[in-house]
Amino acid sequence: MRAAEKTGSKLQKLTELFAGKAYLLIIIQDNPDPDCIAAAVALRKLANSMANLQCSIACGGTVGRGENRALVKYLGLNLRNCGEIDYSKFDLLAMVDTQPGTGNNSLPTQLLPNIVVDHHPIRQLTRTVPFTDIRSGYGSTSTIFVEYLIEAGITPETPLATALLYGIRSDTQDLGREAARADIEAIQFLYPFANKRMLSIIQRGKVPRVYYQMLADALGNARVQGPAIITELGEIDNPDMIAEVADLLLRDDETTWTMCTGLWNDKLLISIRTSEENNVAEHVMKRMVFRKGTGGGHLTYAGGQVPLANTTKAERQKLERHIEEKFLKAIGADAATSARLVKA
Ligand SMILES: [Mn+2]
Repeated sequence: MRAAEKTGSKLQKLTELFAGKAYLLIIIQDNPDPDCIAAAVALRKLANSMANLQCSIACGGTVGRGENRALVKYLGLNLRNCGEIDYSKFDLLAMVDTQPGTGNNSLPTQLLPNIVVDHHPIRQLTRTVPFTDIRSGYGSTSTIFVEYLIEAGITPETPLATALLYGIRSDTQDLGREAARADIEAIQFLYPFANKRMLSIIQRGKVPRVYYQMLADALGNARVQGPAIITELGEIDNPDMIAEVADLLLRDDETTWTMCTGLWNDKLLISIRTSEENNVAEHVMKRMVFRKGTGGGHLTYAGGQVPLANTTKAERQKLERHIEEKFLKAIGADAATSARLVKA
């Protein structure tokens, strides 16, 4: 089916699902990235415009990265905490840019959403959801929503257009990472409606002073092993940082794999990145967290989380070593010698 036809029939189903409903809850990633935030706001717009639904957007964590905080502020978004939600108050539950059981969202496990729209590979549990639109060939979930908006004849207002444009650009690293034709077309559609000055301000979002200490620790702890750089941030209050550091380290011109970990909320969070095309980051991550936690992602980037509640420090360190060994083995770098990235 052509993308436009698929979008048309999906939008039709969505309209049927919305009929007669009043309250929609949109669950996003615990530590939402710009794509996730923009997709949620776009779904809210669709539900408002097409069916007059009242919407709440909820997550289980925080918005940490400077750029993401700037985006939320610009959108005037009031994100609710999953822990404080009375789920019985809502007629419909939706998930965007994440799926049930992935470990990166806080939907209570006994609940199944009615709607899942995502660009990560489909998961088993998602197949039981009444409405799904999973397009793993797309660079972003925002792109799927741009197609819905166009199909529904809704012109996005400036903040929404700006958020969607930023969501696509950040997930695809300015269309350089896993971008599809649909992502390019979505950007071209959004461009005239977006606030270009605001985009620039968001990208240069303010950071708290502690950011620089974190960066210094990240570099100080970084070790080079074969084609990989590995580092750890220890206890963090901003989970977005592990992805940011993993991205930063991949810019090293001799490195094709990076891994960064951090401890947050009784979990070990892991980000990996690669510039290799023949080894899928998502598969590497799944091997790393096998029987220990959950993980998922894309061709060139992936994330995972391992629960740490009731573990001793020694157990934690053992687990971290285990995950690192799995990573090095999966990418074929376990035999290489290890050296510091920068002088202590
Ligand atoms: Mn995404």
